[in-house]
Amino acid sequence: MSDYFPEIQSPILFEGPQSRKPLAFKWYDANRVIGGKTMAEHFRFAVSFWHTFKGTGADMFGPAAWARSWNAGSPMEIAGHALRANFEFCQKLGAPFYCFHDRDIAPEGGTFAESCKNLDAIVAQAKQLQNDTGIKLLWGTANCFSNPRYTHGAGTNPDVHAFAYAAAQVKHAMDATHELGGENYVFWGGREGYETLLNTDYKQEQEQFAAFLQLAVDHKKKTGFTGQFLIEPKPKEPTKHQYDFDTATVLGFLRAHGLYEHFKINIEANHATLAGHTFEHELTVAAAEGKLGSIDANQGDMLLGWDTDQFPSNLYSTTAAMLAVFQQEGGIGVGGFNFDAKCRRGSVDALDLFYAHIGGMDAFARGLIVADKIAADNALANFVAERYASWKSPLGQEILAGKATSESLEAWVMQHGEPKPKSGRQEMLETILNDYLIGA
Ligand code: XLS
Ligand code: NI
Ligand code: NI
Repeated sequence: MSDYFPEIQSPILFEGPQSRKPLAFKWYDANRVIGGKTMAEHFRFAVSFWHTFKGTGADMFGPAAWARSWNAGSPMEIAGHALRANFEFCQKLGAPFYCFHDRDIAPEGGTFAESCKNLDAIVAQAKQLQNDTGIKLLWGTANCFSNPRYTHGAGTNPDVHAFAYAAAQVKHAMDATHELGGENYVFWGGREGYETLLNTDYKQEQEQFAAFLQLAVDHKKKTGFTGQFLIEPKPKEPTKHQYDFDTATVLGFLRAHGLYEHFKINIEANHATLAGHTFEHELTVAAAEGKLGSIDANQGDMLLGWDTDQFPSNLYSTTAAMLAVFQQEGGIGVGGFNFDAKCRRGSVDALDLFYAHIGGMDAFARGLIVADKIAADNALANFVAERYASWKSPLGQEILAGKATSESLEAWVMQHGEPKPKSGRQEMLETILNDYLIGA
């Protein structure tokens, strides 16, 4: 194994909560069984290639700030180094999966054909490294937002030429994902939206986007790719308004265009908060329809209004998230928890990538442990069941079975009068959650 991380000479180990060693897991114990599944199975943690190996610490006010040993040589040599660094990192960290965009793992060429050739060469190397290490591909995707040709969108571009280019790129990225045994394929509509309605035909763009997704559905069928298709909602950034605003909007769009059965949702914590929701809200909406496909694990900053993509550290949020994941039969399924997260500009060392991932894995492991205790004790579920108990009465059953009428309810209310006020007990429940968090 190559040595891009010489400071880490052995895999990161689980040492337990008593350990004070920063380069050790305190809570994430891959083999620990919780609710019939190992922690490794609950999470299926993935490293995101773009942040971890292409991130430079650059921001709107300053250029690249990080020196990385893998950034050496020609663009294709750098791609080879970065790829090997990825597998070394995943192995040393104990992350079983990685995720990529086509343009992260291989450089874009001067022509479309050259870009395809670059990608194919890197995919061959990745296949070998997957075999050597046992690290697998959680998902692949196409970057249809960075190149200036996508300034006005990819599938929603007013120019059909750009649409065709994006469709061709998606086809090739899907084939690469298929070749690598990727378990999912993600669509994030980075520029599928608008800057101003003054130049936008909204209805036309919706139809284009449906056609764009349908092409991928058809290609999937044709090639026998069995990976799960995921759409990743985000309300804005880079565009002012993105069409895949949030989970409910995406599910409605899919239904309206006959695409519902083909897609699940990839939920990112920071995108949820940008949409004015909590992370657990988005997870709950998806899980309610069995559509929770995968998670981009990160967190935003309460004081900043953009996608800061920070590593998750908020235990309250990871616990609430795991309670929501439990709502779906089988949990995350063939999805996983991908750290779509980056270190802050000031965290300049490659070693910071380890601290960041270890912290994120521990934060979710702890959330899982607490959520499991809450669930095992029915600490919240009993209250919720009791709150809706009246729906089990003859009246409730009649309404749910569609047998009640407006007249029958009018007659019932005439007879029974006012409902009695009942407390929702919010503060009591919040305290119960805190007690479990502190006690765990
Ligand atoms: C950007 C998105 C992106 C997707 C993959 O905000 O989170 O990284 O996860 O294209
Ligand atoms: Ni993401
Ligand atoms: Ni994001």
